[in-house]
Amino acid sequence: MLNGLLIWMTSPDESDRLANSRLGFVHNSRWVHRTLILLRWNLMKKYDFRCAALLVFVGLSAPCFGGEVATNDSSGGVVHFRESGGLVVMEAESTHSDLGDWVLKTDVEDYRGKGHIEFTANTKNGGNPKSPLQYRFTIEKPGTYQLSVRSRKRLEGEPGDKCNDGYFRVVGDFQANEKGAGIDILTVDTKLYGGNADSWGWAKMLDAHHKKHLPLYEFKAGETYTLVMSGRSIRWNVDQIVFRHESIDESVLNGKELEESPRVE
Ligand SMILES: [Ca+2]
Repeated sequence: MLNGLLIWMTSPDESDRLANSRLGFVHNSRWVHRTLILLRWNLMKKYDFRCAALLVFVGLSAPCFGGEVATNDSSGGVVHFRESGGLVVMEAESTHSDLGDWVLKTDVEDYRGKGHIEFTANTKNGGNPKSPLQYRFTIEKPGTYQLSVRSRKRLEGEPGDKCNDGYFRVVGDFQANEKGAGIDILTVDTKLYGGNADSWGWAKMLDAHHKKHLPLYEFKAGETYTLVMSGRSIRWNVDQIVFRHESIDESVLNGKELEESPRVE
């Protein structure tokens, strides 16, 4: 059907070239000029009709290509976590989204859960967002939460500021905190960077408009949110994703017992 549509759309160009060739062959004939004007009028009507048809086609197709977060996983659902004790702890590998350019690995020691994922596209300096992964969670304890991502940059000899970031955004009913990034930054794909080269570290700072911003979110009780993580720089590894309530000390991140949050059945 798509091929047919493409052929249908491109055919006026061929008719146009034919009309132009006729114009050059008998350009002194008034009768031919009138004929060509009629021909061009007919082509314009066809164009208008085809443009209208194209708009309908694009409109019907839009939900397939963009808009809000779609359940683009093949298993029929997004993994859904429940905040507990002021923490939302999600293993990076705990997603039903198509991994795309992310690869599941277990070669970096001390990973948590069943492994970690490494981004394999773009370059050491980054690139456009690719292979979005979804993580859904519901908040019970309202308040300010900070995002931290357990990560590692596999440099392979590159400088320490390479291979160290991904894109993050959150979908849902929340507000920004005055001490952190604005809502315009938190709701679109924004670079979050960090991590150690030789061991697991934490990425916990956003970079937008050439400034650093804390990833702080004012979440509401009973609301469900979706985090979307997309690949940015090659060889960035992600092990665990954590939202921490302001009442929880940051030292909890490196505790041995930081286990994954319970799931909503
Ligand atoms: Ca993990």
